[in-house]
Amino acid sequence: MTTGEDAKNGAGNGVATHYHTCPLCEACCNLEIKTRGRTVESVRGDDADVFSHGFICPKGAAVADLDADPDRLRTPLVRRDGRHVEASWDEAFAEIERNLPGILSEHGRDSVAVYLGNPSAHHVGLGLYSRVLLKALSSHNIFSASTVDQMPKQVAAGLMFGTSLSIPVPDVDRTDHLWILGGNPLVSNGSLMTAPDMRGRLRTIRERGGKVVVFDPRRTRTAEAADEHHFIRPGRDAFFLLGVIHTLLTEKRAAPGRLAAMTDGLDRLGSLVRDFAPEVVAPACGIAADEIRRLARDLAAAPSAAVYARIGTCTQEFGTITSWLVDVLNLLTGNLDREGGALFPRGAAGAANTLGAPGRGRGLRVGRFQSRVRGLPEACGELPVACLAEEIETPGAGQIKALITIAGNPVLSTPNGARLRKALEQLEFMVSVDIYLNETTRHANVVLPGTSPFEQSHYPIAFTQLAVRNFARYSPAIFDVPEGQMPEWRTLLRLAGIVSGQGAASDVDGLDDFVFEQQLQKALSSEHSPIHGREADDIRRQLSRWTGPERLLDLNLRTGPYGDAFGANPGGLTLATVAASEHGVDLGALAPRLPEALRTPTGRIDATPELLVKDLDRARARLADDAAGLVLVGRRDLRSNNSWMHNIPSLVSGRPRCTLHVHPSDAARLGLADGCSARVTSRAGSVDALVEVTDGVMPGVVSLPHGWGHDDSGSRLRVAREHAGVCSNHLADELLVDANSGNAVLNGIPITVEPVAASASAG
Ligand SMILES: Nc1nc2c(c(=O)[nH]1)N[C@H]1C(S)=C(S)[C@@H](COP(=O)(O)OP(=O)(O)OC[C@H]3O[C@@H](n4cnc5c(=O)[nH]c(N)nc54)[C@H](O)[C@@H]3O)O[C@H]1N2
Ligand SMILES: Nc1nc2c(c(=O)[nH]1)N[C@H]1C(S)=C(S)[C@@H](COP(=O)(O)OP(=O)(O)OC[C@H]3O[C@@H](n4cnc5c(=O)[nH]c(N)nc54)[C@H](O)[C@@H]3O)O[C@H]1N2
Ligand code: SF4
Ligand SMILES: [Mo]
Repeated sequence: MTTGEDAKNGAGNGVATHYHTCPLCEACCNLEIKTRGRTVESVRGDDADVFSHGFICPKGAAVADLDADPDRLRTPLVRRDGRHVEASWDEAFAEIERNLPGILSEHGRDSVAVYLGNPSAHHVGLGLYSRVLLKALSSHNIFSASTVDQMPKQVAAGLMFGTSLSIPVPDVDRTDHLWILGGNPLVSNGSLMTAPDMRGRLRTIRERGGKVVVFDPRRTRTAEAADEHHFIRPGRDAFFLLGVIHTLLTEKRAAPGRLAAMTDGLDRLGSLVRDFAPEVVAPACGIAADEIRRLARDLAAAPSAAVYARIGTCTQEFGTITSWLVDVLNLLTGNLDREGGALFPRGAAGAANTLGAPGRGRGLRVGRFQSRVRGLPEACGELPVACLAEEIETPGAGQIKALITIAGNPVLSTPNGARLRKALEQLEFMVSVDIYLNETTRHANVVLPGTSPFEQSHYPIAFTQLAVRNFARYSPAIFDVPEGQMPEWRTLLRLAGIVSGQGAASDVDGLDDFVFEQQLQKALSSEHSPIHGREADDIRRQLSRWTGPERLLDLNLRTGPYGDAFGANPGGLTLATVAASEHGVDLGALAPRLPEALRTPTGRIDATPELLVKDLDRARARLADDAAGLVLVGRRDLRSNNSWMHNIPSLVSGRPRCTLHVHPSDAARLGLADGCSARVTSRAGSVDALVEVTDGVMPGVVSLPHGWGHDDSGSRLRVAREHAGVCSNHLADELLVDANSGNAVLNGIPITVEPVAASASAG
């Protein structure tokens, strides 16, 4: 921790300079933070950072406002007589102890569910220790934001390459040709592609004579910065990709190169795509047959090319098929695992595709168990969050009676939030680990507050496995955890103690030692670990300066692909050496990793996973029977972050952003004008939204951003409530999911739109 005067700038004015990875989005920009005492004086980009080179977005600077937000919780809350009152930690844990163990013993492990939200991937303590809680609980009812996000990609990648984070990342800094489907990285700052400053990176592609092509039902900022933009019908990317593959195969343009020898199923592809000729798929995807052929030829002819697809292609009816076909395309064009194409990053810590035997593994199995009510398959150890409400509502053995939410706001972020909100009221008990009393946590019996991002250390374990360049960066906490607050990893360990029957007063340090010992023993006994067979005491001694997340992180780094292996690989990484590089450690450009990175049971790439091949039948049926009505898609805004940064004044100022984008031709037909109110109705519900007429959306498609709808009087979000907006997830239908991943369909939702009479909308 840096404290006191800043030796580096010699200012002698009590100002200290710190560096910290921004915890808000996947870009992982390094922030330069000036503090005086406990006050943050400024936040800017760290120009010297080896990875983000000074880039930040408006949200990065607003982390200081988050730190200072008076609504941010700093004390546990316990609900008494319907009101949340401040309580001590001991009181809060005692309340949990009075309730959870009884529910578990009466109704069994599955009666307690957990929902893990997105920020749990953005905080190292939450990430590492939520796993400990899940293990201690061992409930089947585990849900997360992954099934309203990237689960289709994880399933497809797992089936093809063997682990759910073996996701090929576009080599944006070297590619000649980049396709972007369903992603808007100039606004979202990228996802499943950790790459700060995508605007600069796209510009560089074009400056060196390369080409950027965007497929999106909206003309996004990314589309505007590209060479070509094609409107594509929501939920119909799979058809387009099938048409492209059809073209490559029939025109004999496929050239998988060296990967052909390590891939199964290539010879099946021709028959699989037979029904999907460009002429056949064109009406469904909205891109003309000639264009499909021309695009396929351009892609095949490019010296190097990468096809990248993100959330618009996941949160839709054919999410897993689409995610699979994207990498089939990378494979067929010879661009998978080669420079300028799409490659597998080599994560320095904790990457599953760096552990165990190189080139072979257990692979990914899905559907090991099913959800109780709807029978939807498990994926990656969790069930689709689209099932959460029904699992709470429906009586019977295995019914969810209690819920723990960790850094999540599913009432606003998951489909049919209105139904979920009602279901939460039916729970016998609910605990939330969160930093706000919001639309979800207000239903909790006990709310356990996290700390400010600046009061915790960070290492982006997941995102260093998805970065366009290999890097490592550790950020120490800038401020001590204030008196009366608790690091979140300790909170999670106490919860783990309670659900495992050790009581509210369990020895947290003892539990932490236990967690560490388990990981240590695993590393010592694994034949492929660089510390296999070493003396446990030798390793323990070398780790003795750390506890908590740091100790686990150090173990992971040192036994990882760049690690010092506790002395066996002198000069290798340790947490201490990474921590000493406050501007990050550059580990080089992405490099080919196949077959070493594979963890499939066969040791080969599966180009045609059976599960996905079968699912093509569903696509075939849709092709024959596609309705042409209006559909809803979402969108992101640079100053939003899902549902939870709307309490920061600088991020909600200006014109309302929660507006319904409608194409002029649709507006004319429906009798809608700019600034009027429109009622949007789906099977799930109805909202009244402010209309913005724009040709930035394609005809037949309307767009409403998610994460708004802050009108709940039970929350403690004073700023957000003044900018409430409406919740697009009241329209998202919890019954619509992608078959194999169970991922919610949040794009391409059938809806109707009608004007709201002025008098009716005034109220
Ligand atoms: N319609 C539609 N819905 C969507 C999407 C979409 O595109 N369209 N996108 C989906 C995606 S990609 C995602 S990832 C999900 C997100 O779904 P969620 O993760 O459920 O929702 P968030 O809005 O990210 O809420 C994050 C929560 O974490 C809390 N939090 C923030 N920092 C911390 C911390 O340090 N500690 C703790 N304990 N809590 C913290 C916040 O207060 C908030 O309650 O939403 C999904 N929902
Ligand atoms: N500013 C900001 N940044 C964020 C977030 C945020 O809320 N705000 N959230 C963060 C999170 S959790 C995530 S997961 C990432 C997501 O990062 P991105 O995947 O880049 O997300 P979006 O910006 O929503 O871009 C999705 C695009 O898909 C388009 N689309 C919708 N349906 C379809 C379809 O069927 N096919 C195709 N081809 N396109 C479609 C939409 O119009 C939209 O432009 O962003 C992260 N960064
Ligand atoms: S782009 Fe993402 S990581 Fe970078 S400053 Fe903005 S919110 Fe933070
Ligand atoms: Mo996300």
